[in-house]
Amino acid sequence: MSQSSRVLNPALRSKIMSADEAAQFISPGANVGMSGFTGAGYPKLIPGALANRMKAAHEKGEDFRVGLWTGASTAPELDGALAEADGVGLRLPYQSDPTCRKKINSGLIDYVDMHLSHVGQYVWFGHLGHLDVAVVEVAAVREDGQLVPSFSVGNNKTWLDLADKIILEVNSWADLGVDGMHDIYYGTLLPPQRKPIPLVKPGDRIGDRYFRCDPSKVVAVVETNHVDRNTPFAPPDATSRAIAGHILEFLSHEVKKGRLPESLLPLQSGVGNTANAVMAGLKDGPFENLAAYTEVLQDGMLDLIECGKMKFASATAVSLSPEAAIAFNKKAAALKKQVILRPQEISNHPELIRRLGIIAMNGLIEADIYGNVNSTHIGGTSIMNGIGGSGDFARNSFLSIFMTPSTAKNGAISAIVPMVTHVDHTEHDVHVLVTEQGLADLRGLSPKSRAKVIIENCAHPTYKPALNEYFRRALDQSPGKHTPHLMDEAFSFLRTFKSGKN
Ligand code: 0RQ
Repeated sequence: MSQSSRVLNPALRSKIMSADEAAQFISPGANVGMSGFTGAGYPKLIPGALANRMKAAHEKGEDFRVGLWTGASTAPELDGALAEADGVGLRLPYQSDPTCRKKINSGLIDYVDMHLSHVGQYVWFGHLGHLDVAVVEVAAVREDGQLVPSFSVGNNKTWLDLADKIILEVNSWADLGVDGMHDIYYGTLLPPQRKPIPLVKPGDRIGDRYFRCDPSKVVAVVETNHVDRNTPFAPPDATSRAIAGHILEFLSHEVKKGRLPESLLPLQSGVGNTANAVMAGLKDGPFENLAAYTEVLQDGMLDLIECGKMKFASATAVSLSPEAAIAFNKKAAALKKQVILRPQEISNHPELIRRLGIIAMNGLIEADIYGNVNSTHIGGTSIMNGIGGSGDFARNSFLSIFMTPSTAKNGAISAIVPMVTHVDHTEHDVHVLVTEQGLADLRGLSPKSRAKVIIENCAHPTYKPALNEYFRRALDQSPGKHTPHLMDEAFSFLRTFKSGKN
């Protein structure tokens, strides 16, 4: 099949042009909504062409920066290229790119770190300003002008609905077997007209197969044939295997107690190697007929589907290693019977997460002895990635699990601290805390009981004595005995145990 046959609508076919020509439609100061979610479905050519324009403008002494909005993190060709060109004035809602991160932490890029389920609503109500241009990757343009999504949905529906101008990248790398994997909800999501979302099982289809698109807004169509970037996963190591082991044992215990069904409840799994290792652990575990209602579908989850342990997965994007992404693309036609990709306002919707009773498993940077979690900041001031969807799931899940190695930077930093330097998930949203040392079930415990079990079960032996001593003296000397703290010392703990390498 030739590339141009992917653009079947005659009006849109007449708009086919090069990426350099298409990038001319983006002006300095514009807010640009780009597709892309964890390395899948991002535009491959236009960001680079735009970065070149930006660099040329900067050489002439002109300011050329845009507001860059996406679904979540993207890839070096998008976040990396635009950050490197000093072309991003404001970034939202999530990123994980090293160059972008560096510029945010140097004060060169403003960053609005948001719950991913909130973005659509913010844009509809204009809280983020006006959306000027949408740049969206799709797998094909149908004869009727509707668009076949590629491997992430993210905020694309919102961008297409609200942007003044639309630029499409039609990526012929995406196997057309992906047609039918998507479920794009067009029901009313905004108050005061908001209605219940009619989804009661992860596999329910409640929307359209394609994006609707007003052809009069499309100013350019660019054809590409580029593989999604995606990131390799480290094979599970002893630490991540131990974390996975504790979680599996805990879930088995919950099944025995009759608090979870034998097929568990729909799973959400966050980003990163540890989350992937837990999925790998489930492959050898006792649970069958699993389902996922999550944001990203990782290698581990794909393995669960392929080995028959997982019956169904709903997500907004795939987030696969390069090899798994190629395999997923080839098998898209078969996999769509078991995989649905939805807009992120549906994959992360609090109403649905609460209704389905999700088991959420997310990573963290540090947790304190009372169970507050920092997922985003190093040393309280530098951003790592962002909250992403972890808050959407942690607040609303049936069971909210946070997991981490007990130390970072080769043991130089304790992940368990007296008081977190930044709070993303409060003590009320953290039901279970897990490290390779063990698991703390915090449900129903008062702050002081939580502190005991977190230090005992989760802290690394090197840091346990200091944490116990802190807690003992806090119990003794704190003016408030509900959540005892020595306010002056809570942060000096960090200084004492930090190598300063980060
Ligand atoms: O840095 O690679 O330079 O050494 O942080 O840490 O242990 O590899 O863990 O990859 O699972 O990421 C919270 C960042 C964990 C991630 C976070 C350093 C550590 C390393 C990564 P190096 P690990 P992971 C839905 C869910 C928020 C978004 C989310 C995240 C790097 O899970 O971004 O949950 N979560 N979304 O060395 C200094 C500490 C540290 C530390 C770790 N205490 N101090 N550095 N690091 N702890 C999906 C989406 O939303 C898309």
